Amino acid sequence: MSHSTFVSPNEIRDRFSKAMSAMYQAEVPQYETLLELVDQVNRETLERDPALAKRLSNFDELNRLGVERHGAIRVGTADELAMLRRLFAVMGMVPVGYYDLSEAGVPVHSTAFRPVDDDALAYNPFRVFTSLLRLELIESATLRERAAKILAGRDIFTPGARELIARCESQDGLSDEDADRFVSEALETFRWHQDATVDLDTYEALQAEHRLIADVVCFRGPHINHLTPRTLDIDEAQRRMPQAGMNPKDVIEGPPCRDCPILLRQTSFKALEESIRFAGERQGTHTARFGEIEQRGVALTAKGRELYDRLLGESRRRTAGLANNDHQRVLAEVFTDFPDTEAELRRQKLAFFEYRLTEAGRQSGKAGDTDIEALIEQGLVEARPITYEDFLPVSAAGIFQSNLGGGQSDAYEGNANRDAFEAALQSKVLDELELYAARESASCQAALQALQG
Ligand code: OOG
Ligand code: NI
Repeated sequence: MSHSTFVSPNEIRDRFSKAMSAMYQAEVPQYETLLELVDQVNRETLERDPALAKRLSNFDELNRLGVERHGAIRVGTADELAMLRRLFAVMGMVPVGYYDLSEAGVPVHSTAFRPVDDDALAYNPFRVFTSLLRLELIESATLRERAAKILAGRDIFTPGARELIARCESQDGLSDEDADRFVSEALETFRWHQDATVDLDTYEALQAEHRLIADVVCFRGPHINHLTPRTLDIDEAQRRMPQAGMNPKDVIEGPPCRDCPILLRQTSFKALEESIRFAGERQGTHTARFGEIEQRGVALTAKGRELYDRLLGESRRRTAGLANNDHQRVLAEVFTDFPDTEAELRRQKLAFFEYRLTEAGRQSGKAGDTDIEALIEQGLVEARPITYEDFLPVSAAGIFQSNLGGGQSDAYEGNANRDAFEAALQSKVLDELELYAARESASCQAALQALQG
C-alpha cells in the first residue's frame, strides 16, 4: 500500500476523541449537561469580550473551542501501560512529563500522552492523563498479591486493537478503513462496565485499602473516568454548576484568576455513584466517573514554575478549609508576588513566548537590532504566550481526591520513581520544559533571521 493512502495520526486522534466524547456523553448524561454549560459560558464570555474573541479568531482557536482537551485513565500493570503507549502512538500521542502523586496520598504515578508539534496541537489537542497503579505501595502483602493476580488475569485490549496497532507499526500508518476500525476497537478499552470482575467482598477489601485500588483492579478495563472541555471563564462555570444540577468540587485548582493567565486552572463536578453488579450476583455501587473543565494559560519556565510552587505552598496554610470564593481571594493576594504583565513575564524569564514578525516587521524586512525586546518595542516583532499543554501534580491530586470520595489520605513513603515508571512504559517520557524552550528559541531565531536579510 502506498504511503499517501494512509490517514494522518492527527486525523486518527481527531476521530478517536470525537468517538470517545460521544461514548462518554451517552454513558454519563451529566457530562453532556456540563458541555452545554461550558458552551453557554464560552458564548457569553466572547460576547462580553470582543477583544478576546478577536484574539482567539486570529490564533485560529475559535473553531476548536468546543473540542475536548483531555481525558484520564488508570491502569494496573506495566504491560497495560506499555501497550497503551503503542496504542496512543498510532494517534501521534507520546508520553510527556512524569507526575508523582504518591506524595499526595494517591498510590499512582502518571504521564500525559499528547501531541507535541504545533500543527498537531492545532489540529486536535486531545491528550490522556494516564496513571499507573503502584501496587508496591499497598501495605498488606496478601492484598497486594490478590490485586496482582486479578490484574494478571485480564486483557484490556481487543484482539482487533492489538492487530491494528501492530499493523500500523509495521507499515507506518493505517488506511482510512483501518483507521475507523482502530478507533472503534481502541474505544472498547475505555468503555464502562457495569459488571465487576470480582465479588463484593474483594471489592470492599481493596476499597478499604484505597478507593483508587478498587477502581483499577475490579473492572475489565480502564474506563475513561472523565473528559475535559476548555472554558473561557472557569469562575463563572464553577458558579453555575449547582443551578445546572451538578455538584462542583469545593475549590478551583491551580493559580487564581489573573490578567495574564498562567499554567492551568481546573474544576470538576464530583463523581457519581453508579450501580454495579458484582460476581455472585450481588449489587453494589462504585464512584469513579466525573466531568472536568479547564482553562489554560502560559507555560512557565523552570524559574516561573519555582515561583508558582512557592506561592502555592505559601497559600496552602492560609486557604485551608476555605470555600471557593475566599480561597480564590486569598490565592489572588498571595499571587500578587507573581508579575502579571506579559512584558514583565518575559523580562524576568518566568514564562515561554513564541515570537513572530508583525505586519510592519514583514514589510520592513530589516532591522539594526538583534535584541528581541527592542524589536518588540519598535513594533517589528510580537510575542505570543505559549499555552501550557501539561498538568500540575498538586492540582491533579486535588482532582483525584475530590472524585475518589472519602477522607484525605496520608502521603505514601515510596514517592517518586521515574525510572520504574519509564521501565514499565518501555520508553522515556519527554521533558515538557524542553519542548517549550525549543519552541521559544526556534521562533526567536526565525524572527531574528528574517530581519537580518
Ligand atoms: C486523574 C486526575 C488528574 C487532571 O486533569 O489533573 C487529572 C484521574 O482522576 O485519574 O485528570
Ligand atoms: Ni483531568
